[in-house]
Amino acid sequence: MGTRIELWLATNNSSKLKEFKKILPENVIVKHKNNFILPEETGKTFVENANIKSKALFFHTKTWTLADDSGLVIRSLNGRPGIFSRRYAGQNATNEDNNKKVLEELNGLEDRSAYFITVLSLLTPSGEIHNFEGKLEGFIAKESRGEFGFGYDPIFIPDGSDKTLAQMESFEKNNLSHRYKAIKKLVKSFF
Ligand code: ITT
Repeated sequence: MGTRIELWLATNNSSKLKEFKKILPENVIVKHKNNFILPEETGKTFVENANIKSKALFFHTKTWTLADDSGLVIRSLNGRPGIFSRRYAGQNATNEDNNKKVLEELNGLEDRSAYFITVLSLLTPSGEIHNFEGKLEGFIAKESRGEFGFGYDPIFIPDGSDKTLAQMESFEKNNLSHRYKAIKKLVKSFF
């Protein structure tokens, strides 16, 4: 176990925040500003967007600061929703709206393979940026199933599983997810 470290997390997504707290080791104390407004994600890639978020919070914290940009990439939809995952079905779209849109677009298409990706952006106290990536391969279910998790979890089945991520208890998802894989790399390098 490494030394105790305080790590600020730049996210407005409470489900992500919970996952980070569960996945990070005990010596990493997660700090979070509830009312911090993240800038618009104007980047063209997950890396650019993750870095936009971490830099915005680092401006205030000036110490270990982490952001996550993530999404679902579906091959037969030319990579959509991709970096547009959060608002895929429109500006005020709910998770259910986004899932419904994906299921409709895949209707009749043979290839349902997809992956989740997380790109982390870590700023060190001296302001160096480090990126870490984690991917989870799988495919899109025929219909939405399960109550756990968030976002596209009810329609995503990891390879080798017969359950969607939303049918898995949090510990199960957090032991195989894209976020878990990216966080493991980060912890190995830094904490
Ligand atoms: P922050 O930017 O505040 O961290 P966000 O929800 O806007 O939160 P992203 O820009 O990274 O985060 O968008 C990611 C979207 O992709 C997210 O809103 C979900 O719809 C989806 N997503 C990401 N990780 C997911 C996961 O583990 N399970 C299901 N859906 C996920």
